[in-house]
Amino acid sequence: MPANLTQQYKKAEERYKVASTDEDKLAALEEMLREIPKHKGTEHLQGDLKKRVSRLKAAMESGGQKGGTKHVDVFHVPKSGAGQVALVGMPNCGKSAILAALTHAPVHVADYPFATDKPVPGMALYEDVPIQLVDAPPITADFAPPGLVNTYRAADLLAIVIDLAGAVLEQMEVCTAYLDSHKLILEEGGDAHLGRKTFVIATKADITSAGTLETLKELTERPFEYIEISSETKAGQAVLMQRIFQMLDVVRVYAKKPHEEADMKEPFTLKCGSNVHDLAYHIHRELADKLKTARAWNSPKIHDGQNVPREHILSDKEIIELHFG
Ligand SMILES: Nc1nc2c(ncn2[C@@H]2O[C@H](COP(=O)(O)OP(=O)(O)OP(=O)(O)O)[C@@H](O)[C@H]2O)c(=O)[nH]1
Ligand SMILES: [Mg+2]
Repeated sequence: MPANLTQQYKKAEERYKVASTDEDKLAALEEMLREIPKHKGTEHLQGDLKKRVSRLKAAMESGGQKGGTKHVDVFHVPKSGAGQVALVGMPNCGKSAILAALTHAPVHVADYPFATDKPVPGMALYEDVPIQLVDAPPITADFAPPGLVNTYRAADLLAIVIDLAGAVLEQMEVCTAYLDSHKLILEEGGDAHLGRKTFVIATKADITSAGTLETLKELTERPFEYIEISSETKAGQAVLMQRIFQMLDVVRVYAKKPHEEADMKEPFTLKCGSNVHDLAYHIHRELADKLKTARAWNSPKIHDGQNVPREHILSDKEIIELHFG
């Protein structure tokens, strides 16, 4: 019997897939349970969802008990998705609003400064690729939370958030001075252990005055890339996500089992330059050495269905069929 899942159910399922915390996962699962059409054809799925809810609740409770004595580092943000982008900015510049607009993270957007006191991750989607954005407490000329440098050090990309309706030069000065003092900005030929690729999100474009961004670019001597957005009108958000995906330097590939359709729902993401063997290793460490042959589809270099060696470099959106011996 067909399940006839509703739009509401599918939306809740999407939220479940991109949820980065147990709380978000639980909320999405509970919504899936509420929204699932209750009939014979979905009985199995209903049972499955109920099991997942109770397992997650149990895990959260036992984790919570341990948490009573365990030290939790709020500045440590476990990675998930294709890459992690952490926001850097002065109070009230619009960092939390960016997460509110692009993710389901429970961030606090407020019209007063210092509303955010710890990093909060959320999942944004570029096409079918989940990318983690990290909201952060603000920095000022005199103060930044001491642990925050660890959050930034662990990220893949840093985004300096500039409020285009505020004092743009002061914000740029404060942010770059803070990042420089910790050697956090990766310069051309710099130390990739310390520095991170850094770009600028110029936000509140809807309430800026003409020429503000151009002035900022002219007077800032560093070769940052600037992406202009508004969290209010959503202008620039599609470009922002696309550029973040490109800056992360990853490819997405879809795995296919022999005689089955490819799984086009959840791509694997690997660093640019990865090959077929890397993909096999990524999927299953132990299987990688048993990889015999592979075939590729949707590749710019070869015909659909052609055999490829394990050294074949993966391109974005390629479909790879792995044959293990
Ligand atoms: N018009 C407009 N207002 C915005 C935009 N982005 C944020 N705001 C407003 O600016 C204020 C501050 O936004 P937040 O996102 O809370 O700022 P923040 O950088 O997280 O602030 P802290 O947590 O103090 O560091 C709020 O009143 C938002 O509604 C935007 O793109 N356009
Ligand atoms: Mg905030």
